[in-house]
Amino acid sequence: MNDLNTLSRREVDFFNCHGFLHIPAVYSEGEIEAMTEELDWQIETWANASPGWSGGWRRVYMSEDIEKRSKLVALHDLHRYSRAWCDAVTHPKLAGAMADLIGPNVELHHTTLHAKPPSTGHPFPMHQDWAFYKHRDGRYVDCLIHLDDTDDGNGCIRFLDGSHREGPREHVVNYPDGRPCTPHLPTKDWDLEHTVPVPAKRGDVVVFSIHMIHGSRINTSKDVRRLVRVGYRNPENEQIAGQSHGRPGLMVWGRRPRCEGQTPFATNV
Ligand SMILES: O=C(O)CCC(=O)C(=O)O
Repeated sequence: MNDLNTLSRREVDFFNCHGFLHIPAVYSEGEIEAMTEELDWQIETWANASPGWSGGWRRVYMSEDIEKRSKLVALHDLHRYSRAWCDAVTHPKLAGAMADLIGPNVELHHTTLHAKPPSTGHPFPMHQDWAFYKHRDGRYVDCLIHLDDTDDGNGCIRFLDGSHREGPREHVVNYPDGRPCTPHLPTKDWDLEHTVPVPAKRGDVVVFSIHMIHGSRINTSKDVRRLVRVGYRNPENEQIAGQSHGRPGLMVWGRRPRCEGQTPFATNV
């Protein structure tokens, strides 16, 4: 008997063993076309280009000159700006896959755009997403929706195979002088060279555990590299701190079980 919705047993086993999974062609050409059109509108209208993540890691990953010019274009919660993105994050093929990995119930946690501009677009140091939105257990999956084909040349995602199994790690969150910086793993202990690249096609989704150690290289190509990360959790996996803490999300699969003592949502949340 197959009790799975979207994935095969082999895919679920691969995810549990390696901590990531490449799911090809989640979106049809028509769907990805509509998502791209809306994304480009959001980039023009709402998104912010900034120097990106801070920290001492920048001078390990980038020369002085590139470090000054490197930018990241980001926007949170795309599903609040365009209907096409609301459809994308509630897509039954993706939501069913999440239920197969962390279900039976699945709650949307957040959506984040990462567009790496051509030639100097922002690399990512080794880190776990857990450091950005801490949850009590591992029933949380991040999905990278690909709007462009990726490879190492434009900064595809890279994973430290199986690293999710050891759970959360302590991250660097300050410069040596005590000023805060973006969480990342110490560059002397964690090297992007040891990771596996996972190139993907437009319309594919690459998913990974909240405890997976990962990063990506600079975009050296002449085109922008657009990825949208979508976080999903089992609603019984309580968030402890970080991005969107305390904010209830949409249920994209199943229902929200009631824990003892839990009150219904207030009208001012
Ligand atoms: O966009 C990328 O290349 C990396 C994204 C990433 O590390 C993340 O979303 O946690």
